[in-house]
Amino acid sequence: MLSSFQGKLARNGDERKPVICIEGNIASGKTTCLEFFSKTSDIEVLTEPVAKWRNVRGHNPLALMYQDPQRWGITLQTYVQLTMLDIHLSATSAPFRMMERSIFSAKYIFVENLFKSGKMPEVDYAVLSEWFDWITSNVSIPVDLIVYLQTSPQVCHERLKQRCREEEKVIPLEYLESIHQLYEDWLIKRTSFPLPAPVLVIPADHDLQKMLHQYEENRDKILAASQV
Ligand code: TTP
Ligand code: MG
Repeated sequence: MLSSFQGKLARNGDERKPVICIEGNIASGKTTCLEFFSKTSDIEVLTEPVAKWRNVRGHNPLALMYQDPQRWGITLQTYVQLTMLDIHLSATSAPFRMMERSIFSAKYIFVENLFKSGKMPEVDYAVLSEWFDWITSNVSIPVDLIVYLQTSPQVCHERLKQRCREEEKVIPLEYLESIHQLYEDWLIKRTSFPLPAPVLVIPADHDLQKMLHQYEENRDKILAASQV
């Protein structure tokens, strides 16, 4: 249910709880990070709806986009935008909320990448941008901390090949390099788009064991920073 908060639509009846978004390239380890923190009782984890992007009423917009981005990019990104908004507005019971990505990276990274690489017609980009601007002007989407899992595109490419998600077999290293560049411009150089929250960078090229250790080391920092 939505109510009005300072002139914007907002989640209903839920006192403001800190929201932490985990950001990073494809296969940077976001889901593993969320799984780690889901074991901490104070944090409620909201996972990314990739399953929905692979099956909406029997259709697979993710696969279609990789097959023909020019034709299907807007279809996937419209649906991604809707599902991310739904997650931002969903109710949680634990004191902290942690989610995989955000409506912001879907737009600033993925839509931007499709458009900049010439794979999205300008009219599609304009329509998606109008939707995004309307949503962010009229709906309250608070984010309190961004945790950026910073990787090298090569490492993500290796992990992607190991993971073997059917739709992603066509992803070349250059695609991950573009996504990486857009993330660096947004979260590190801060030259492209507005930051919705402060950023905590965690180097994420390491093996699983070291990553879990780093998450443990950063736990208090993440919880404290998101409460500011
Ligand atoms: P990711 O959001 O990167 O999720 P992941 O599970 O691959 O990452 P991790 O291993 O770090 O948990 O991407 C899921 C797929 O969706 C991937 O193929 C990229 C694609 N995608 C888009 O095409 N557009 C978008 O706006 C988003 C958010 C993802
Ligand atoms: Mg994931």
